[in-house]
Amino acid sequence: MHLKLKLENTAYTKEQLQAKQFLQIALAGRSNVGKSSLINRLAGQKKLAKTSSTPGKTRSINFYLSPEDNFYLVDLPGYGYARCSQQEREKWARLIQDYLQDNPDLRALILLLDSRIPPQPMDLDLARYAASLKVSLLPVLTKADKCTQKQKNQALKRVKELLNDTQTPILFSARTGQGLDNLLTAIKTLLK
Ligand SMILES: Nc1nc2c(ncn2[C@@H]2O[C@H](COP(=O)(O)OP(=O)(O)OP(=O)(O)O)[C@@H](O)[C@H]2O)c(=O)[nH]1
Ligand SMILES: [Mg+2]
Repeated sequence: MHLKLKLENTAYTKEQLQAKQFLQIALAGRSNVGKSSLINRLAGQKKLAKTSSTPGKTRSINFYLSPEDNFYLVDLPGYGYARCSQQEREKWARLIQDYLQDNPDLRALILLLDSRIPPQPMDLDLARYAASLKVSLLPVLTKADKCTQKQKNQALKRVKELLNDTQTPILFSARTGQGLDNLLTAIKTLLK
């Protein structure tokens, strides 16, 4: 099962954020956590979203339209990339905030967390911010193929403890496709 997705537009500034006619589900997480790879796996296309082993690849907000399910999957720029300037980091943080606030079409935020690393302060800040905006949060633990079963169990437990009010986290691997069907089902449920 895949999701038909088509890149519709890209925003680098608040002014470029246009009103949309469909609901939106956004993907957020630290730089390099695997947001763009997850989009490619969902779409069953290798090069729809640009990925890179160098953090900081996605610098704009990218709107992918699902013409069959009438919604947008929105790829947000990764945060917490240490090697770019403070000014640039602040610019992205502001752009993410501008996008999230006052967005009545935003149905949910999928928060990607590396399954090998405990959630970082910026992840928790974003989770709290989403909660304050009453936006549902779906945690997805990425790069599950790099973990042992013990690490996966630990990651699930940690996330459940830290983000208590949220949905059950999904273990996901863009490399193997683990968790793909669970994620697709969760997205369809969020859109209902
Ligand atoms: N082993 C493994 N590697 C992954 C997985 N998902 C992503 N990667 C790798 O992690 C790196 C970063 O992936 P991206 O999808 O570009 O990450 P991103 O979150 O979009 O990063 P930014 O655009 O910088 O915010 C790439 O080298 C990917 O190949 C996964 O499930 N398993
Ligand atoms: Mg990216």
